[in-house]
Amino acid sequence: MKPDVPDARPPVEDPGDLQVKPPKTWAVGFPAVASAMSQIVMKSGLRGTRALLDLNQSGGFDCPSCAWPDPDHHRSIAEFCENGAKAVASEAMGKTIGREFFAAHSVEQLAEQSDAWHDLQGRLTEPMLLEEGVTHYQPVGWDRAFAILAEELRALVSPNEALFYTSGRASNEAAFLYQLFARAYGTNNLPDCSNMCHESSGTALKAAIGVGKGTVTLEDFLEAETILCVGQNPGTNHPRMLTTLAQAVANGAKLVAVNPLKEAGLTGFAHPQEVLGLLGRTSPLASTYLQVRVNGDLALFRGVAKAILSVGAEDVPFLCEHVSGYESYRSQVEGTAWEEIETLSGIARVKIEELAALMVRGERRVITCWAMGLTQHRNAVATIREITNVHLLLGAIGRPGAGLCPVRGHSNVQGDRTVGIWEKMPESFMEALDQQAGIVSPREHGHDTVASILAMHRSEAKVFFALGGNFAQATPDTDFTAAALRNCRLTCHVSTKLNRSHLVHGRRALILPCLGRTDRDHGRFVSCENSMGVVQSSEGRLEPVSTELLSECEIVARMAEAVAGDVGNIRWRWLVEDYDRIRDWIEAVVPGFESYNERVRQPGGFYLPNAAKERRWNTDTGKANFAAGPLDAFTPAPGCLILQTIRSHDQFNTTIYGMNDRYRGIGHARRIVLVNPDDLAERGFKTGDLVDLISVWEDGERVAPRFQAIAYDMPRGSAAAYFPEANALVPVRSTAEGSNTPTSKSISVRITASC
Ligand SMILES: Nc1nc2c(c(=O)[nH]1)N[C@H]1C(S)=C(S)[C@@H](COP(=O)(O)OP(=O)(O)OC[C@H]3O[C@@H](n4cnc5c(=O)[nH]c(N)nc54)[C@H](O)[C@@H]3O)O[C@H]1N2
Ligand SMILES: Nc1nc2c(c(=O)[nH]1)N[C@H]1C(S)=C(S)[C@@H](COP(=O)(O)OP(=O)(O)OC[C@H]3O[C@@H](n4cnc5c(=O)[nH]c(N)nc54)[C@H](O)[C@@H]3O)O[C@H]1N2
Ligand SMILES: [Mo]
Repeated sequence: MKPDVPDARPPVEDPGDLQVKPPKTWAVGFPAVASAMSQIVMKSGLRGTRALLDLNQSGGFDCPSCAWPDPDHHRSIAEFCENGAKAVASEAMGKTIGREFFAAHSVEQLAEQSDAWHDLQGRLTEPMLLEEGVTHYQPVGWDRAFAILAEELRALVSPNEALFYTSGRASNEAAFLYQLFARAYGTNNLPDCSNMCHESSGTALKAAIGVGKGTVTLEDFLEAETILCVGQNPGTNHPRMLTTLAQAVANGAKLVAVNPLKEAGLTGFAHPQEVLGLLGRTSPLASTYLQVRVNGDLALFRGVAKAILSVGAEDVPFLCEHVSGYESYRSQVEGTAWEEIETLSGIARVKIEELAALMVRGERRVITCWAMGLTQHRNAVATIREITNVHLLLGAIGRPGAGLCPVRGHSNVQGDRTVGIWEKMPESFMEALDQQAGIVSPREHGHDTVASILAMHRSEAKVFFALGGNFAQATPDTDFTAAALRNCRLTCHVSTKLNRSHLVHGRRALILPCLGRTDRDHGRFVSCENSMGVVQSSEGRLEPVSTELLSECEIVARMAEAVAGDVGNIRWRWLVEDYDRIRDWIEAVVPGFESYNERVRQPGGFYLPNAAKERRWNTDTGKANFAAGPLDAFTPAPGCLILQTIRSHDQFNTTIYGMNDRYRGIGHARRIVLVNPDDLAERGFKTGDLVDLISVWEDGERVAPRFQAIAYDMPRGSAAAYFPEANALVPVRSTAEGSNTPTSKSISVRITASC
């Protein structure tokens, strides 16, 4: 019997024939190529194959799957990875859904289907409206859709009752126009996926080194002596990064993995573009693997700092010239006991000292990379500050082969922020924007993602507009967020594919279908910024599946025209006719985009300036800042485990491509929970048992039923389940200090037998 779960959550499917094999010890190779090709053939056939040839090539389109950079030179003919291919296969589908599909399926029926089923239905083709009280979406036509938006947005008492969410796939051009519209309309309510993603990195790095971005390029990896990969699973989420890591290791670098789970992509790699790799020859990657306790990284890096200081290996000239706050940091470190460090990190002192020894050897060319394993904890900002502290101690920043590398997720999430998608852009940006646009932007900070959910819940925000993404599933506390969205007068999504956010709707709802990365846009191209600050053009070449599709830029401009009209110097239609004009405006407003139109046409694009990379510190002190604070680590409620929510190998965020997690050895199931074997046995369960997960927080308990337990190698006291199935367990008010990012990697859960 299928238990009912509240209807905003992915439905609970019958437990299938769960397969559990030993996790893999190496990634990519032939199985990855085979999996990529089968997805392409199955989902998008010739269209997908054609698109793959353009993927990440100069003059082609930017891979929609992640933000790892392409080599500046020497791109191979197939500069893609398995999961990039899956993303392309999903977008390039020739299958479509239009009015007949929506006439045949009510919203309620669609909600009963799985996320994987939604993705398989095909591309959206025409604007659809769900009127109040009706059961089915109906075709609406673009003019009427924009008129509805104008009617609803103009009816608000204040522009701050509207929310304009962005997912990180939007191009620089679309994102710039979008924030310009929001500000011309009168609000800074620009929540984005970054609020749930690398916000903690931006917050920490801005305060520490004056720029909220990483400081390394691909070239630095080739010169590095030591590379740390902390809290990330590149084999699945950034597979092209493995090529870079393998090159670095071949050049003599030592790779250190810090992760509670032994992720295959970090232990070994078989190159997919080399014959020997295809035949199964693997290169070992991490020479040291530290299975840190979940949320034990702050303690671990404090230990590294202590070990560096105890042997007097700090970079004194660098510290004298470039930093502020060293003395108080030093005394904080010296006052931290090894015992506390070992308990909280779960790593023995001797191992920490070995890690420090690796980092101080040679010329201390150290790079530290990280992703969601660090950013989604309550003390995420403090943890990233601690990593920065260690780099400052070593002077390992702003010189070749050394620096900090937050590895971004969505392919243009970094660019969106650069061009103004933020609820609290600095005054310098606002002034430049006002000057160029001839408007007066509001200065009151807007809502981020969590604040947006709370505002909708309190009925203080009434129109929710999303440029991409799947807000209802990506956000924490699924039932609470659904209630918030249902409080709205209008919810509107600009999307390529059907997703659950279309089904968790306000009084009225609109779906506005747009062109994707792979689609031809009347000969126009857009641009994106990757994880290392390179801005590149992206141009799709596939014939769009419907003549009704508009580009994201056009949708934003036409909405803006209908809602706000031409104001100040803004002529929406004129701006959007030729994207060069939008780029000219970006150049006028955002520093670093000089000769944007010329340089973006160069093969490989151009680097944005990065002051920290040149050891110029745009901070409050004019120096790089140490941060000193006490140690802590998340302690679950009594009897509970720390649950982290992660991605399987067969998904892109909320888009589910398949039911397997090949590298972790898990097949045919998504509703699973990995648990430390002793913790599982202690609770009287074994692999395959059906359990309910109950999260425990100060405001009460949340239940997610019917997960199959799997005993898995991870530190005592920890568990892991997939996002978005486990999002219902994440309390909306449980967020990181300083960045307000939901704590999706540390949730207290109890496990009970499923009845
Ligand atoms: N194919 C594919 N590619 C993607 C995505 C996708 O869904 N699919 N998503 C994209 C996006 S938006 C993002 S942000 C990135 C996400 O990329 P990742 O950050 O790699 O994604 P997660 O699956 O959340 O993996 C988190 C990793 O951190 C580890 N971890 C958890 N808690 C801790 C901790 O306390 N300490 C340490 N040291 N490690 C910890 C987990 O074991 C896991 O290996 O990937 C991007 N690329
Ligand atoms: N529990 C838990 N929750 C998490 C995370 C976690 O690790 N654990 N990770 C968080 C992270 S890192 C992120 S970045 C967020 C992601 O949050 P989002 O960015 O909101 O979610 P996605 O699943 O990436 O969005 C997928 C949808 O985007 C639409 N789409 C795809 N391509 C395009 C396009 O080119 N244009 C437009 N307009 N739409 C498009 C499709 O309709 C698709 O259904 O989720 C966060 N939520
Ligand atoms: Mo992300």
